[in-house]
Amino acid sequence: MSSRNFTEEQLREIIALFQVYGDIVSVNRYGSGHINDTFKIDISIGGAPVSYVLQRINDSIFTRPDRVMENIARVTNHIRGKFAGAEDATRRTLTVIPARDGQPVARGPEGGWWRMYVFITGAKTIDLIENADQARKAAKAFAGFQNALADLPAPRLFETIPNFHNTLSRLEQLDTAAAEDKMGRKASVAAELAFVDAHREEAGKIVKMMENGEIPERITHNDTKINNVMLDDVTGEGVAVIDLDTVMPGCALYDFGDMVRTSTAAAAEDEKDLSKVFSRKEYFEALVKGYLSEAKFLTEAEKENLAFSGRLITFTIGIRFLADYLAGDTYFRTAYADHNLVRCRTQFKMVESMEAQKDEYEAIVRAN
Ligand code: ADP
Ligand code: GN1
Ligand code: MG
Repeated sequence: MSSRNFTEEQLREIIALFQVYGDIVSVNRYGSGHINDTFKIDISIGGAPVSYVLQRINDSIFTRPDRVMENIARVTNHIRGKFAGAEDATRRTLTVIPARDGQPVARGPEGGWWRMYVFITGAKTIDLIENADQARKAAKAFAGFQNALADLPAPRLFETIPNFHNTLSRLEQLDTAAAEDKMGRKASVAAELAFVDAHREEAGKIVKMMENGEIPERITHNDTKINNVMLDDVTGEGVAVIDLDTVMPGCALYDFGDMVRTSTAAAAEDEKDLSKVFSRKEYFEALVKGYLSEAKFLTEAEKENLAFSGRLITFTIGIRFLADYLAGDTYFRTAYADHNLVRCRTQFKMVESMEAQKDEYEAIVRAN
């Protein structure tokens, strides 16, 4: 999907739906997420600058924005409770700014669902990791997030996207997209489809272990890419885990796996020169150390599959990019015609790189 355009006038109308007051200084598109439309709003309240994040929830993906926001309210309130009294408690999680009618989302004049958050300051997100220490700090923050939610009171959170990381259902979606071949692109991805076929056998391993109860269900983030954690400007520590739309019952391994996918990669998710794309062992080691420093709750079965989870989630996201390419780029935001195919190729190259280092990665997990 290509980016939607909104005029400043439209955005001002939408901002007016929320409980924010003062003079709007600027409104700019922000961040590089693939799903929502995100804007940074700078406001002056009697000369004092305040910033907010305005987001249009992608409601073709999140079909129940009310449920997404209910999950987010429960999760952020719980996390806020864990930081009560801390000097920087206010920036440790997202803070929802309600609409003027008190609801957590507002319907824009163009028909979309919008929400607003306080803009977290003194910290930033990065799209491509710069050093292994960032990997350690990000992993510690995501593990801390899982840890903080381990005692979230019942009821179970809503599944905002059912079967989100179910590799077998992702394979089915790919098979359907290939069979339909709506865009006539199938012939051009024969090599990628052959790669998928060569990996089908191990694709169901974690799904089956979850079904058998060998791996427990936990509350997980489900989208632990490096630009979903805010790192402190001074210390580099993970301050807040953001992008909470997919926080739901899941598997800790998928969270760790997505860290491996995004935080060990030597190049961007859409790097075209595949010789630059590989998984870095030192970064993997840093992730393992950071993650295990907080994730004391892991069972042996989970720990044994940490290295595998990196390969599995990277493969799964590759399948999703490929399926979207075949189906006509309706899901992920794209900037050019074969963007999803380029992304699929980097993912499969990352899988190959992790496979080549499988024994070393397994040894790192055992040593930590
Ligand atoms: P998407 O689902 O599209 O990835 P995100 O919620 O991750 O949307 O937001 C996109 C980007 O906007 C993030 O990577 C981050 O840089 C920035 N961002 C989102 N929320 C905040 C916030 N509360 N404070 C500061 N920056 C934020
Ligand atoms: C999307 O929203 P964003 O850009 O953080 C996607 C993730 C993928 C990721 C690939 C809700 O994440 O599942 O892993 O792109 N989010 C959703 O970069 O599908
Ligand atoms: Mg994001």
